[in-house]
Amino acid sequence: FPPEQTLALIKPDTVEEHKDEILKAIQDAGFSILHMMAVCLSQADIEKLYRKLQDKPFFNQLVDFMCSGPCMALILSKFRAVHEWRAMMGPTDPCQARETAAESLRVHFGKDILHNAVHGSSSSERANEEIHLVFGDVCREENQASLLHEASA
Ligand code: DAT
Repeated sequence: FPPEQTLALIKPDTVEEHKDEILKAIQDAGFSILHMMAVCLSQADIEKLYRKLQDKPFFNQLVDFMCSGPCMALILSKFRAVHEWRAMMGPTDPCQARETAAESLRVHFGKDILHNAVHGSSSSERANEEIHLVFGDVCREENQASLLHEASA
């Protein structure tokens, strides 16, 4: 079965305290981490990431929160990675999810519906767009670096 890729973000308020536990959970679940970096996403990038929600009353709050510090961004690879990562994250609202018995990263590390610890792409198409949005420049720099390396070799 061919592996699929998805974008995962550990949100700014969760990175410092819980990054290591979340990374361990990701590895224990059998994902390969293809790329990982701490990144302060710009307001413009966050607005693109969440463009579907731009008419929601919480949109500005969401953008401010996601810009409030560095996120840890990861490209995860696994068979059905999009679905598998969202299943691991759990429902959007950790408080509501806590009323059921199901364990998830958001139940475990989330504070409320806005501060819900982690992000995951909603489809394979969105995953490609979001990976390009967050890692596009980095991957381009890496490609250029390897081209320069080849040219000088
Ligand atoms: P998900 O992140 O589970 O894909 P989404 O795309 O509907 O959910 O929302 C994106 C983020 O927006 C979500 O992770 C947290 C925030 N959010 C969603 N609904 C909210 C609400 N009612 N109040 C505050 N923040 C909300």
